[in-house]
Amino acid sequence: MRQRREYHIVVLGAGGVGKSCLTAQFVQNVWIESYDPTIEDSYRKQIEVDVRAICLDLTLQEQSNLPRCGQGFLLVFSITSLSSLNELAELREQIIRIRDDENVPLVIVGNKSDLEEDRAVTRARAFSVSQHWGNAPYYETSARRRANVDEVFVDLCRQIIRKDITAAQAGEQEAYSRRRERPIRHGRRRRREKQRCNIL
Ligand SMILES: Nc1nc2c(ncn2[C@@H]2O[C@H](COP(=O)(O)OP(=O)(O)OP(=O)(O)O)[C@@H](O)[C@H]2O)c(=O)[nH]1
Ligand SMILES: [Mg+2]
Repeated sequence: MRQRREYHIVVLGAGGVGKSCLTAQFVQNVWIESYDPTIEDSYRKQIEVDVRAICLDLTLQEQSNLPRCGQGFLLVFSITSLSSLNELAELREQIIRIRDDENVPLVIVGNKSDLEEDRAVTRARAFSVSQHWGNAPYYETSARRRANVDEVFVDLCRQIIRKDITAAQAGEQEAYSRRRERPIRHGRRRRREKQRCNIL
């Protein structure tokens, strides 16, 4: 049986941008109309990404309480609120500081794309932010219409998988180099051979 890898994803962004709705659509295929501010919430979902079996651990959290764990981050804003996009800059900096990694897997999500008439953040502006942030992927989603919801989570999983593979390869390379550097000690083998007991 194939082993399921477990990845921890953290969904962050200003209050009311739709983090809970996006996550509920992804995990349970349900649309939540009412607004119930989240203190902390978590979900689990098993998915397949490029024939890899993955168990996702999803955390929704107040941003004042940034987690130290989390292999990938969804940074969510609402396309109807410029301030919600601006708030992501500080969050991203905190994540990079905490994880001590400029290339931490993340996806920028402009939610509420169904509210085009109320748009306050142009696509061009959001793209320019994503370019400044090391070409982080940018998606526009609608939790209400379930548009692009799976895509953002899958993109983040792919980034985490890529990082996982690179880290595993680096580990193997290091172990290989260490084995090569280790001197061959003939003496010890000879000594062990001497200790061997022969029943005649
Ligand atoms: N039109 C529209 N409304 C949305 C969408 N996503 C969320 N909403 C609405 O926005 C409100 C807030 O959504 P939540 O998902 O609770 O927001 P949140 O980011 O979890 O908020 P906090 O838990 O306070 O941080 C709710 O009334 C939702 O129905 C969307 O894609 N389109
Ligand atoms: Mg919430």
